[in-house]
Amino acid sequence: MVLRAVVVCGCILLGSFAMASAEVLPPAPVHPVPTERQLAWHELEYYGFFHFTQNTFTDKEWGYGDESPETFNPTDPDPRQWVEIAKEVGMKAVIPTCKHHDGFCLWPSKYTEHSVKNSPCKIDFVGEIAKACHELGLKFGIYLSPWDRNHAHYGGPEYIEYFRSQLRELLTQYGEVSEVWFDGANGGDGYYGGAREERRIDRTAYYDWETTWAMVRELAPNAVIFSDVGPDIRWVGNERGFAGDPCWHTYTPHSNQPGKPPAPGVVKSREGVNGHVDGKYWLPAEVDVSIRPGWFYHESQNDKVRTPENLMNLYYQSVGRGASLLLNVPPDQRGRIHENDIASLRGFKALRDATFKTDLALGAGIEATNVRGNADAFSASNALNGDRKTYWATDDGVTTGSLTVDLGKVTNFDHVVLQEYIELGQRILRFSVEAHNGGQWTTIAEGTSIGWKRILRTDLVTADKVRFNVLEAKACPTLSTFSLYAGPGR
Ligand code: FUL
Repeated sequence: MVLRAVVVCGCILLGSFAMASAEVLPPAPVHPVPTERQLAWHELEYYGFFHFTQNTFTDKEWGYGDESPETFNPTDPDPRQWVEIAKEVGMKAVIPTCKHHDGFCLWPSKYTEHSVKNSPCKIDFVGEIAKACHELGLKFGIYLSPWDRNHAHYGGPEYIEYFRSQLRELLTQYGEVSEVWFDGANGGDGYYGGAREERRIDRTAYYDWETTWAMVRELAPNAVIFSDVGPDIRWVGNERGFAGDPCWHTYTPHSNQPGKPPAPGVVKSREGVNGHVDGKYWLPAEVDVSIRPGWFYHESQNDKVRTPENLMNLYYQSVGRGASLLLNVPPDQRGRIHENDIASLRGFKALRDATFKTDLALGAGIEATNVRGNADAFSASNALNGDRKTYWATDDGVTTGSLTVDLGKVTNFDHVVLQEYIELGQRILRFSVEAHNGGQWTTIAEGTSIGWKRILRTDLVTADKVRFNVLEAKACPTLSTFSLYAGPGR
């Protein structure tokens, strides 16, 4: 009898629980949506590139491939310092050029003599960087140039085998890899084992990318693959440090050669800057840019290192538009990060810290024009609780709506930060932000794409209430973050 009562009671409880959650289900996703590995990548936002090879010592940007390993001779190498600096300044990952176009390998690959093993400095740079990353808690990515101006068989099938064998070494010998970076610059003149000639390849067919990507998936299932066409992360289409406004996470690569499919080096790369609002794939943009005019270290550029303010501007133009910032910091001929670069990186960090120190909207009062099923799980306050995993959502079919934030007192700010709950896709198409002061509402910002993150800079606003309006959406919108900040001196 007792048992029966417990069972019946349990059933009633279970039943009502099931009913409650059945009543208010999360919105159906708007496809495409990010994969787990893409979500983990979105979290990183800011990470470092290390361009270092023979070019560092020959003062070039693209080595021809005939450089002697003897030339590669850092006077005071300290790859751990590179990673320590990256960590100190808030980078979440680093990507060294394991092999650039000149074919020289920063690790002792068993497939070539053209590597650190035959240089005066026998350091396995890739190994040291990977080790430091794993110890210091940074993610570790690899850049392996598909173009190799040193290799005798570049252009033929033997080279592809060589390229994949090297990739296998990198993906199996150095622990977890978070990103694999495939450059679209492919084919041209080079040393090629002494042939010293021009070699053109069919970029759409030569590398058989599908097979190489499948190999990465097998050996490094959590790694995102970057290239002009993804499959996980897209090139933003410029090396000047900006994503577009809008910058949609969705994108359909289009070929720039009639009759040929899109491939790395064969895309209308300018489309990467904005993406496509109805793009076929979730292919968010990565903004790769150097802290100096060149990708490699040149002494003559020591006075041309970007200032902290310039870097902050890059940050607004990349992370502030939902992209990531892959900032190149090229180690010098000592094999260390140069003092001028360190000073700028530290200044940039100080600016970010000062700007995003206090979220002035955290825990404020909030009301929404519509809350999905009137359920707490989708309430407006979810946008103000500092937890990205919780979000405000509206009922199905409700594709416009407002959140009104009551700050409780007159407040000064000049930054608004927004995040959609992108697990359910990029849904908002157009929005505005208004501020209330002295009985008047004024529009202080308008925009289109939000996605992972949108940082809006405004004039100095003085307001006691702020309103976020969704003006157009693909389906019922979600918002996981609404934050306000006052920059330094405000
Ligand atoms: C380009 C390369 O040609 C540059 O040297 C650099 O590595 C940059 C990140 O990608 O395509």
